[in-house]
Amino acid sequence: MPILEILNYPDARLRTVAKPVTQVDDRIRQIVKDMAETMYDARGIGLAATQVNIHERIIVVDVTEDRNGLRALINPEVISSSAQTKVHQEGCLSVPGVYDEVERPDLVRIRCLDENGETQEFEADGLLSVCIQHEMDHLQGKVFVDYLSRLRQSRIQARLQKQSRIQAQTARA
Ligand code: GNR
Ligand code: NI
Repeated sequence: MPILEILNYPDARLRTVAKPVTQVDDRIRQIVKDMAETMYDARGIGLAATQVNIHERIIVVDVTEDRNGLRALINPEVISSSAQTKVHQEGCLSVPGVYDEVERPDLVRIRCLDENGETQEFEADGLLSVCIQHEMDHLQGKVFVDYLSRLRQSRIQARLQKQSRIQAQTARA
């Protein structure tokens, strides 16, 4: 099964707002499989469809050490979140090498469909809460660096644009 290409910030396609999935069928299950494979290959704890240029509301997460806790969230919604917030160091497969602190609600209650089209509702805390909120931002065209200062954002953009120029050059040589 193919490993999908992950878009890199500041690619404009990361700004696309994903559409809801209307039916959880074999096509969606195949996307989930390919996204899971891509996430594990990249050693991420989550992946949003937006990052692989698929603009439908699908995310995969696995925050377990053993990499055996795969979860697919289709059409995820936050139905409540705690007033209590927490600051966590975040990274993103679309922003390689950049880590910074983001403040988000500590707990979130999520409703979504699973890969069988069944409705699931659960409370997330800790790393799972951070990860799901980070992935849901991607589905809205938002990247974690949007929360950082303008100066930090422009430095990150400059660094990643330089990196991709070097990569393109190396590929041609
Ligand atoms: O692999 C990832 N690690 C991570 C660490 C802290 C907060 C969020 C994340 S998500 C990230 C994978 C990713 O980019 N998902 O969109
Ligand atoms: Ni990300």
